[in-house]
Amino acid sequence: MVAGLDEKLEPIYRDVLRRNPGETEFHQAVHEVLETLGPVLVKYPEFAEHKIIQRICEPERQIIFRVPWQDDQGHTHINRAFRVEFNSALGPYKGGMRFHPSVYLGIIKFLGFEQIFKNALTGLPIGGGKGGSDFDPKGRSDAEIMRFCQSLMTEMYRHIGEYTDVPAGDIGVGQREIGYLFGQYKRITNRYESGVLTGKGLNWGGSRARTEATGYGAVFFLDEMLKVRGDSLEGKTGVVSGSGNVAIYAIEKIHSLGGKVIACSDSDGVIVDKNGLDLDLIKQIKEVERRRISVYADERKDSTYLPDGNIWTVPCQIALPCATQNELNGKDATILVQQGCIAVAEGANMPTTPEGIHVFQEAGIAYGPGKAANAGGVATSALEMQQNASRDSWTFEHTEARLQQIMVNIHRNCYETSAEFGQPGNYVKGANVTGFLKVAHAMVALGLI
Ligand code: NDP
Ligand code: 2IT
Repeated sequence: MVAGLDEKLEPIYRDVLRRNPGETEFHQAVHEVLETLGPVLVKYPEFAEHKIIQRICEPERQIIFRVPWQDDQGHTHINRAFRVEFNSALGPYKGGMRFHPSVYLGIIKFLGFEQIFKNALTGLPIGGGKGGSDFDPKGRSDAEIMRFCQSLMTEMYRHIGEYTDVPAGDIGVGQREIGYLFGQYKRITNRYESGVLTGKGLNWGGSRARTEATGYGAVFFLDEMLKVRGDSLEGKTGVVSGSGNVAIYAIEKIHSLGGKVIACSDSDGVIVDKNGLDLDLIKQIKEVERRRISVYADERKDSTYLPDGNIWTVPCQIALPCATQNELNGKDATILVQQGCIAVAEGANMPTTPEGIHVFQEAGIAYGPGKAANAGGVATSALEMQQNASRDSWTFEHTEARLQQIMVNIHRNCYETSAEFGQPGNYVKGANVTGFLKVAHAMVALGLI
């Protein structure tokens, strides 16, 4: 017996374990979704008949390839890259590329699987996919990053396209990498196909507010959860893990809505600044100089740097994990709740372990899972695709307003679904079921493919 699963779903999950050995993050992501689908299968028996769940757990296509490149000293390196094209029932495969040494097939599959439901929640026409490489960009020169991106695209170009599969950024991949990838795609195909990648620069087809979108969106979602409870961000103290793209713009939006973020981190340590983080300084260190967050403490003498510190032990009312998967466990969740945390919104993908989620749910605090809370990034990517398709370019205000409306809708849909299935405010259930239903109905309509 697998804990938490209905009798009909258990054999399906066992099959996923058997067919995907060793891919623990993928198993975790599938289990979390299947756990919430029991009542859905009762209400819609046709999904079992069409084997929708078995089909949704099997990627439509998985591409694994070699990426050879030379460093600045002329030494040759071989990396492995992936593109998992998971589900295209709602639109072209869509999802980011992650460059991090921890990347292997199980990580890309968990991310691709989550992306299916997240993208469905946006209400925009995008399917789910994800890619990446075990390449470690830390300490690499611009020239090395460029050669790596060019080599990767020399294989990937044949699998992607504006109507097929549209990659974007994720950990270790931002506007610089998207530029090198786009340049090589354009060169090989001899096509200025803007819609093939998102997260582009503003003067070569990018969308305003895409850089800010994931972090801003997570805070809009958090704000909606607080509104349901008659509360707001005004005067709240927060902590945000990570100090990359998502973390930086989550901090920015919390500050603009009247909250104060007092801690952030990177994989080496934690910065605590009781006065509230100086975001201009963080942007300078991280976006311009690409240095470690410890540098912050050299510049702001009132702040403290905790090497190897645990950010979740810093007392706060709101917490946003914005770094990576499984960065917040059951113990961390218990500490957060005991120290007065009332709301958690996930900027990262699957940052809270199942034990951590359980602690938040038992405590009854507001908990917004990544699939819903961080969907603003990919939603704005879909808005970038819209602008590219019509050769248009919207203002920041217009794009941000669209983003905010999308996050308000996602929140409302998840809340209503959670209530419909008897657990109002359980956003895990709300997000999984809402996303699943959209994809499942489309799969039935499209026939056995
Ligand atoms: P960045 O590369 O810009 O930043 C990542 C941050 O997380 C860095 O501070 C990094 O620290 C830290 N981090 C990454 N891996 C680890 C690890 N294994 N252990 C500890 N810290 C780690 O990435 P993003 O901000 O784009 O992505 C952050 C999260 O948000 C990811 O989970 C991603 O999947 C998710 N996400 C991103 C979206 C986007 O639009 N970019 C959209 C939706 C979700 P260090 O520099 O030390 O590695
Ligand atoms: O996890 C994610 O949603 C992303 N990394 C963004 C994907 C995208 O296509 O913009």
